[in-house]
Amino acid sequence: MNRPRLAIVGHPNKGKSSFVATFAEDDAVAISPHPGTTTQARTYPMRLDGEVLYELIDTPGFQRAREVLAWLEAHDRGAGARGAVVAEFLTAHANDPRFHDECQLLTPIVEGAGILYIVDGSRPYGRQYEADMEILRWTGRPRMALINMISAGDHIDQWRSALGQYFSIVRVFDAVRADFGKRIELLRAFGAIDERWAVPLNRAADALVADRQRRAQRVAGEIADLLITALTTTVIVPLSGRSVDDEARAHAEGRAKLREEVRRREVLSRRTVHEIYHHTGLEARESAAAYLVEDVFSARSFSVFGMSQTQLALTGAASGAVVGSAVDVALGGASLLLGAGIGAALGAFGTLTGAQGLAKVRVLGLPLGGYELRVGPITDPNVPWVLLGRALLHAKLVAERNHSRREELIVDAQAGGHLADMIDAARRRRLDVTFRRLRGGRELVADEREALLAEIATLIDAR
Ligand SMILES: Nc1nc2c(ncn2[C@@H]2O[C@H](COP(=O)(O)OP(=O)(O)OP(=O)(O)O)[C@@H](O)[C@H]2O)c(=O)[nH]1
Ligand SMILES: [Mg+2]
Repeated sequence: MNRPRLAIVGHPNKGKSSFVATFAEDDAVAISPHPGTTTQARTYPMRLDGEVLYELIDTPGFQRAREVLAWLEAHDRGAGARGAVVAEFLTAHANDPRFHDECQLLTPIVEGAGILYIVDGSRPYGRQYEADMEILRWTGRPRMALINMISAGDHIDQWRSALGQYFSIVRVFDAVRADFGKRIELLRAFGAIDERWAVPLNRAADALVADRQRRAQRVAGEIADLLITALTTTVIVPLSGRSVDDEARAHAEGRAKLREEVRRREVLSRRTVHEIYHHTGLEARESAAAYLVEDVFSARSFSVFGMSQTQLALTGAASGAVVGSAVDVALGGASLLLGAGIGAALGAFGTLTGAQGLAKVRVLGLPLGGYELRVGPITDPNVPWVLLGRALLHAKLVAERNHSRREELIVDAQAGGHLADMIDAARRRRLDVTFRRLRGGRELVADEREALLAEIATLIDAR
């Protein structure tokens, strides 16, 4: 099997585990600002559709490189035997706690893994790294050096000259901030480490690019379903009597319940998006700081993600006009101007009055006596825009997020543009027609859902 297998090695705290998390898309890899976080070598496979594309081995950092090198030099039998001497070092020190970390990191290399040596290019080069690099040269395994940038300093040129003495390929790569394109580019570059890996790694890169597109499609489907359910949901609350107070109480309860349903659905939808992008640990961190995540129904959420009253009125007027024109067509064009005028007026009026209340409310009589209140579907014309804006931004943040990031995901509009600015008038009208249809209690046929999904997919690409 030519499955590419790379050991990620270096000094402690240089971003080895961060690199592994990003390239294996695994947010369970332990990462911390404290040196010595990784204590055991561990293999992380990058899986796609059940197939392992490549494997990365996270390892502890070098602790006693000079002593190891001194041992190797003392047992040197010439260049041809150096790989064997490294293997002998491992056998001789398998149970020696002083060399635990070196044994962990060298074992996968001796067993055939390629080497990725990581340094921090924001810190100056120092001679203490030479023992690491010399040991890696002794293994005789194919290798490449990566300059990671952990903080603000820039010592790249110095590092390049030093690393160039030991590695034929040296690349700069930010394990935490690199985008998907850079990741794919580097994956293809790994093909140069071992010629047997060029083909499988290029294939892996192609597969990941194709999968990225599929993920965006799945996200579009998820957002479409979120909108469809949110706009068609109704809730029932008991009505104890028919007094004004009874109704007001039930009304408030129903509205709260409806809001809760929509929130719950949004949380579910976000979870699905996390799963699509392999961010399985993200949810807990998000809900642990739920107060940081704006509520879908908060005033701020509406002002940030929703459409302005003018935009709503204009959209309402425009899609009303579409209805008006349809009437015109039915009437053979006889009332052309009149039809469009009435339609537009109704559309704008409907939008503005709709903005006054959240949802439709109906009192239902029960067969055995008594009443209940049905609240929903949501009539507020801004709710679908707010949901859509939030969902698009959330999806963008998740898609861009490397698996080495450990801070909270905060869905804040500061991180992306206003939805209204990226939707042109025609698209806004088409979406508005769909939203109205849903609000009106009409189910979407399969073609309409597909059309909604396609509109959302275009917006995801535009973000
Ligand atoms: N900004 C930034 N921070 C990084 C980058 N790579 C690593 N870090 C941070 O550096 C610290 C160490 O990262 P780890 O990935 O745990 O380093 P390690 O080499 O695995 O460390 P040990 O397991 O202790 O040897 C963490 O706080 C990371 O968040 C990077 O590319 N950019
Ligand atoms: Mg680590």
